[in-house]
Amino acid sequence: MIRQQRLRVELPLVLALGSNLGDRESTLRDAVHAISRINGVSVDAASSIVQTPALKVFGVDHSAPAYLNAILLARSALEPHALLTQLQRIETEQGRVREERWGDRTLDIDIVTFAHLLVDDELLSIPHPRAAERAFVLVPWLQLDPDASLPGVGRAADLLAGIENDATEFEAEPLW
Ligand code: PH2
Ligand code: MG
Ligand code: MG
Repeated sequence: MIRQQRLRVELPLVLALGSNLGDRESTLRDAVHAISRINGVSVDAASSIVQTPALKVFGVDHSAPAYLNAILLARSALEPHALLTQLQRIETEQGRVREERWGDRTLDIDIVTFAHLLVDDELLSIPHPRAAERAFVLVPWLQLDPDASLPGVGRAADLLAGIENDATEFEAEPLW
């Protein structure tokens, strides 16, 4: 079966960017630029950059390099899997290697929400299954959209109130 890759409309989506290796700020900057150049994707807004300690599978790891994280609001005429392919290409171009789960990485780009679509297969889960527990997603997202919500999960502001907020502002020029 040939998967239809193009939607007839653009749908709004939320992307989460993270980096904890190399020149983190310029990696995020290059990533935003590369995302804006994907054919069928438009970037509308970028949050500020927040810094957070690395979350590992066993918990927060203060001995690992800290992350810079940011959120992008965008629109896509690509269907979710076609978009994922493009995002993974950009991760690879920024030197991402996939070894350990939640290991240190130059660049991670995750789809947090994609309109109200629900996707759950072996390649992709939307909304992002762990966004609700992550201050490094919720804090910058709420900056851009105080009414943000995860479809089927809840309002970002309510979710953030229930977790520890370890995100601090990182001084930088706007990403977008
Ligand atoms: N991403 C992970 C695992 N741990 N920790 C922080 N602080 N920021 C991230 O973006 C992050 C993480 C897996 O994608
Ligand atoms: Mg991730
Ligand atoms: Mg990822």
